[in-house]
Amino acid sequence: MSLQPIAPRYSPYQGPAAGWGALRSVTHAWLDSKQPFKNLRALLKTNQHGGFDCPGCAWGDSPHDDRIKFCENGAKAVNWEATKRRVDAAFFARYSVAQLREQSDYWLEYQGRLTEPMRYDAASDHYLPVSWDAAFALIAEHLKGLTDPNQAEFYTSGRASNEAAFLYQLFVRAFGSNNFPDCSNMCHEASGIALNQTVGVGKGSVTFDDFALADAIFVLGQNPGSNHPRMLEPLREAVARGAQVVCCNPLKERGLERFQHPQHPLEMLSNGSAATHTAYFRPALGGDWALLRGMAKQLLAWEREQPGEVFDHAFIAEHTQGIDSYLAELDATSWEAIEAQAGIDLAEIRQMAALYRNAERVIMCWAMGITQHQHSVATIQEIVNLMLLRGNLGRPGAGLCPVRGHSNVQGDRTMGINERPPAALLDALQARFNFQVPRAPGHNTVEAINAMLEGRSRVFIGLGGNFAQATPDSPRSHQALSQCALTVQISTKLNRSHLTCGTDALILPCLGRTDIDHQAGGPQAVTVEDTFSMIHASHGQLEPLSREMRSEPAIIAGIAQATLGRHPVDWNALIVDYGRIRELIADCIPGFADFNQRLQQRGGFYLGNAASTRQWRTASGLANFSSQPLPASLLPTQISQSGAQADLILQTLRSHDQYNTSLYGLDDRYRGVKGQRQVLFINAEDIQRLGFEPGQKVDIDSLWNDGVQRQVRGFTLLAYDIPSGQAAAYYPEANPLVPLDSFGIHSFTPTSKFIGITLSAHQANGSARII
Ligand SMILES: Nc1nc2c(c(=O)[nH]1)N[C@H]1C(S)=C(S)[C@@H](COP(=O)(O)OP(=O)(O)OC[C@H]3O[C@@H](n4cnc5c(=O)[nH]c(N)nc54)[C@H](O)[C@@H]3O)O[C@H]1N2
Ligand SMILES: Nc1nc2c(c(=O)[nH]1)N[C@H]1C(S)=C(S)[C@@H](COP(=O)(O)OP(=O)(O)OC[C@H]3O[C@@H](n4cnc5c(=O)[nH]c(N)nc54)[C@H](O)[C@@H]3O)O[C@H]1N2
Ligand SMILES: [Mo]
Repeated sequence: MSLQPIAPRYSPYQGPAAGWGALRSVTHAWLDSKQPFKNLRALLKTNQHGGFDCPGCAWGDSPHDDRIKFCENGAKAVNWEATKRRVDAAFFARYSVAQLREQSDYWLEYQGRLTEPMRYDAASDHYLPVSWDAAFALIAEHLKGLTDPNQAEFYTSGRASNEAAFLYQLFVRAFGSNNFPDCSNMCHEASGIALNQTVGVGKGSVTFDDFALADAIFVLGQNPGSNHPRMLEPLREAVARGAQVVCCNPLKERGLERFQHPQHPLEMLSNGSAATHTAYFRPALGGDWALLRGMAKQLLAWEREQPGEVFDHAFIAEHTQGIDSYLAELDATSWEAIEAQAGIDLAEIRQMAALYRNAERVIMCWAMGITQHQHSVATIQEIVNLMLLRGNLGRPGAGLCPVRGHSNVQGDRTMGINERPPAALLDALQARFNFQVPRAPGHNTVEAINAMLEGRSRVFIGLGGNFAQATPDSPRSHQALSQCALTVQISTKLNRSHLTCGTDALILPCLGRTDIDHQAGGPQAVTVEDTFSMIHASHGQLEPLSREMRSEPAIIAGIAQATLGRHPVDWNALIVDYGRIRELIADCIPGFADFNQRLQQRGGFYLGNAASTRQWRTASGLANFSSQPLPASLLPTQISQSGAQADLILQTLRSHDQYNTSLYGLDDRYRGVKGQRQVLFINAEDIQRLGFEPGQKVDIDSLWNDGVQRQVRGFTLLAYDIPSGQAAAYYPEANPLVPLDSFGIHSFTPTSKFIGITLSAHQANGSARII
């Protein structure tokens, strides 16, 4: 199967976000799926009662609104999954693994759905068909052959349902390990850590309804136009009713500027659009901590001018601790340090502080622009500090909103996919299932890669995702996987993780959200949790492409039964009816009592959030202010020690045509890029300063102090409206540049938004790698 090459183009996009551009794009994706009418029927069931949960992002919808929600990128996600193309035994007979490795990530996924279990055959370098039973037996043999259960890594990507995640963690803990690296380690880990420590719950405190009540919504380090398009509607409504929407992002993202509502016929016909922001600030990469600190320092100055008028003293006295040392820290932080790191001037910081102060009810939203940094935990703690100063927590229209990524990444954590599990969870499992639950912390993603590289881990099992491409330092993570004795990928689509495999390797094809999940007890629903802690059921709608595909819970049960027998449960009996798994969840996980009954409610049920009712499940029993000095420099010492001077600081981000490592196409409509992804967004003045020409191809090296060369080659320079000193490139193409040891303090999240780089003219004779 070949893909038509598209001539690369680059020209600014003038239209609003969504609207006609989105409709055209969806129609294209829809026709490309090869089963347009079936998929239209499926689309109408997305996020509807009795339908399926969108496999796209984790944004939630209003529980009171039954209208069909149109979202371009959700539609693309559905079409991408619900293709008629198949990657079957004949496909794998046609291509060796070495040949497949030469293909791009886009080509690999485009080939269609994986439809039968396959086992790697090293002698022929081909994947060959294998029976499910033989596959399960092979996994059991490898796992039982380990000298220590901690020599295996059990990865999870955030699409796994609650039922699959619960079974998976139960199996892995019964096997004896807490090695649960997951996509969350690379995503909102810092949010979980910072929020647990400060307010006692590692999740957002707001619900969908709060957005209609807020006087100001801050959107920090997030690009909802591409990644959470359904969020544009509440933002636009907020602007329309006179609330402030304050964006903080070095890039002028189209979705944060104007939005054309695809469901407002008049607006579509008149080609009108509405604003999605009222103020826009463009900080330095990693500068958010300093600017939030500056806002707090300004509030303190105003509070001193007008005592009692700015801070919420009653809230602070009753609900918090640590204010005194925090205020001392504000005094100790100089305006010069703040301005130097924030990358915006003091007048703008004061303006942001005024917007915050003048709003009675504030919601702060954030995503990867905040979390994928060295100081991300401290930055999120500073967001909390700011919110505590004015009691913006635990009242209507106010609160914290880490906007989650994968559609069930939050639920997976709730179900216990956690390498550092809370003792209460382990106690509950031990009491319910009567086995000695492992207590030692397991590996996160970075630790898992190191363990595989050092030969301490020998088996890798991936419940979804694309570990090879999503992780940092690609050559090293590829090597880590290929050194394993066994790699197992439970997947819907072919990706590079299947091709950077261990000595033994299995591809286990699974059902996705859109597929009907037939079991002995009838078609099964699964459940998910959205960013607002709403739990709802998801019912697949389309007949699976092949009878050989199995559901994720069935695959996990198969592996568990082969490895552990009926210990501690009869795994296969649970698969007959997932209601049985939900009963176990109800027994073990707080908030899930009467799970099966409560699922019947329209729109699902709310799990609750203690912080939103001003109960603080912290060690102190109060909400904690966090006081720590800003770092002396944002540049990690490893970069300054490298001996080279960084030309630019690079962030890696998503285009409009991708879902993480799944590329739906090679365009990035809102940024004006067509038919190409190996590009570097860079300021025109920086192009000149560094002695290049716009459109020129460069090789990019990243800086670190370990003597390893990290390079990507042949990237085209695009003169872009980006603050000078910064650059941006797409994930995953730029992942080889992220050093494995460059991660957030406490979070271990790779610093994908802060990479020191140097540029050189492209050398055509180097060995270009297709990634
Ligand atoms: N269609 C689609 N939807 C998705 C995804 C997808 O790939 N495609 N991925 C899903 C997942 S897993 C996630 S986690 C989310 C990701 O959603 P986002 O967090 O929106 O994703 P990114 O593309 O990484 O964008 C980060 C944004 O932060 C800005 N930024 C970068 N560094 C900084 C900084 O230092 N400070 C500030 N203030 N801003 C900064 C960038 O300019 C960019 O606009 O989306 C989810 N939804
Ligand atoms: N440089 C850089 N790196 C990053 C990021 C970044 O911004 N910059 N973002 C990080 C973030 S936020 C995240 S969340 C991670 C994402 O990391 P992952 O979650 O590991 O990656 P995905 O690309 O979402 O995984 C795609 C694959 O999942 C499989 N899949 C899709 N749907 C299903 C399903 O329903 N079930 C199963 N079993 N498999 C399925 C398909 O085979 C597909 O090829 O990447 C991180 N890596
Ligand atoms: Mo994510």
